[in-house]
Amino acid sequence: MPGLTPAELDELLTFTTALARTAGELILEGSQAIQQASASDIGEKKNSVDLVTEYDVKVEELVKREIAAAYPTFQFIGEESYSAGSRPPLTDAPTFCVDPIDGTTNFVHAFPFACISIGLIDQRRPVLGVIYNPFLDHLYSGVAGHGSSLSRAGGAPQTLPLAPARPLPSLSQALVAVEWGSDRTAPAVTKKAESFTRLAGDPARGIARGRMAHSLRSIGSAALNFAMVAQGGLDTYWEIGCWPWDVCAGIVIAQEAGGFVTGGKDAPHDGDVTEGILTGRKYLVIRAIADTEGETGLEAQKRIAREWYDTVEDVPLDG
Ligand code: LIP
Repeated sequence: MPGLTPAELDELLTFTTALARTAGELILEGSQAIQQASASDIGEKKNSVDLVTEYDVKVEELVKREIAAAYPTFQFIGEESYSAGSRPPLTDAPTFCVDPIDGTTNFVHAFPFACISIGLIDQRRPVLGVIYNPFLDHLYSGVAGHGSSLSRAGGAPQTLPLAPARPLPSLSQALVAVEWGSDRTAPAVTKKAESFTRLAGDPARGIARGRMAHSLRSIGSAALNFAMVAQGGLDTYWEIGCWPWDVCAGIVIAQEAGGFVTGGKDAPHDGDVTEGILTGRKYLVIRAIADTEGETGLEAQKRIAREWYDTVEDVPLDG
């Protein structure tokens, strides 16, 4: 099966962008409703921190319906459909990969960093991504081979990263994003906490293998963490335990902004986001880094990936 052509991807970008904005209106409506709702309107999936609302489901239904009408032969993988038992295997066919509300916890708490994330996979590789945060009216998009951009408050798209790439000598100079995720079992929480301690801690003040990064951030949305690395506001983002729909769109946007995306500690760190990495639930993304004398930007990204995995613990995946 031949892959999508540049003209088809261009048309898909127009469609996906409009769809993300429509979904954004429903997310905003949902936010109003959720702030008036009672605790019993907020559902739990795996545990009490893995939240779902009727709007996660409503937004996914809207998106799924519009996609089926416009692209009836395309496959669809969505967070809520997956939870409801629809788990089609990935094939070579074009496949939308959608998180209707990424950052559901933020959505529930009225912390204005939640978004719709619409990715498109073709030939088992992410090829297009649109991430829209309707609370801030920030729309990120990217198409394989055609760059990525950010449009704020309906303004003209600005190419990503927003400023020329800078060097990154080591993690000690980095602003890094991490997330606790929803697996709160002892092995996961302990290994993440050890990793965060090393990233933040001062090696000269008792933290063995401490990198003393500038600081650690958690936006609470994997998609928006990826977008912020693409933008250049974060140097790295690492998470274990999120899912392809959380990251699919962000992968394209980050890569097209010169970012380096890889999987867990044992993945080949060559920047190729294979099916194994896309579905592996372990992700590390590093922003574009400028070439310096004696080191290309790509070499620097691989060096930072090695430093990262010399620092953090691997974390077991939950079921
Ligand atoms: C969430 C992520 C968040 C991550 C959670 C979860 P949801 O997605 O984006 O960053 O830490 O594990 O996957 O549930 O809000 O769509």
